[in-house]
Amino acid sequence: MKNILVIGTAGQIGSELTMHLRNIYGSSNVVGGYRKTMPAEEVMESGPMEKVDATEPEKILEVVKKYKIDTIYNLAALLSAVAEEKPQAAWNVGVNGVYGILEIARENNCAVFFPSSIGAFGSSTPLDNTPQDTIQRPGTMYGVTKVAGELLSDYYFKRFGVDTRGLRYPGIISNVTLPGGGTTDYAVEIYYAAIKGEKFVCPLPKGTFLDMMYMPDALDAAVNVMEADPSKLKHRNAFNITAMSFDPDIIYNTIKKRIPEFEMEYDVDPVKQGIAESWPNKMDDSAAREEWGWDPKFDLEAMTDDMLKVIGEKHKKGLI
Ligand code: AKB
Repeated sequence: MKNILVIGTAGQIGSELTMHLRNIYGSSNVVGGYRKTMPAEEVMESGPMEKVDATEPEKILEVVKKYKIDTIYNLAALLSAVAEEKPQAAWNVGVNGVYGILEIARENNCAVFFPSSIGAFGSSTPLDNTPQDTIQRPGTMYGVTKVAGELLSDYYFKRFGVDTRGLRYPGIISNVTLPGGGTTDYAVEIYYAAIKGEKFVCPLPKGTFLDMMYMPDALDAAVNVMEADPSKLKHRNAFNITAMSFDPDIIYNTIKKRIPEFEMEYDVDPVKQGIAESWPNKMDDSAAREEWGWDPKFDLEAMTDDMLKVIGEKHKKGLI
């Protein structure tokens, strides 16, 4: 039986991953770690919760020992756009934090999940069909921390045998906890605007293609890579995974087919535009498919149907 600690339980992925892991492994076996933001009531009340900060290893160690933790999902990070505003804090969480957690894992025999990102690539990377193993020279602090996290994870496996595994997530689209400070956030916000009957102001220009994924596939991927047969893993860390690639115009028209009165205009944010243009248009995720059976279930049409249904119900109940 696994004893899991999720660091970053209040975040977009952490809030849903904590519940998903509790459903699979049992509520009492999954500790939710949060810092300042309080996680939702269902997360707070469905299993053990502890205050942990990714940059404070003493507290993490205390929790690891208290609950006999054997697996850590480290989701703490400042997303790409906010990391450009606070590069020092982004480094502290994304590199010093990752190093501290890997050291705790080494000393306490824990497996570690590390979420990398399309942000680990840069403009000198081939942006179409981006290979699994290729040039990584990101131009953002977020990207620098993600490459460092990938390399540290590889190092701790090779040098110390720590069972590190990870994924390069694309933009994640979800309807429970809003993302904050990311470049791909627009692809979540557009659904909320459509349901609320608001005109959407898009911060990325038409023609900016980025990889994306619906949350249920992102959750399955995290569990499946951690459960994968290690003898089949050639990479272990930083698997490219994607489910769809679109630009703002394509997602807008997919929603407009269902809500004809929905309107969008562009007001491009140059920082987000610069970041997005340095990221892949579409990654090659064949290594993940071959090594541990990655196979996403949601495409843009299926995701749009589900997003509009779930957010529409929340709106009717006055929850958003
Ligand atoms: C961001 O936009 O910063 C993140 C990511 C793609 O890693 N959603």
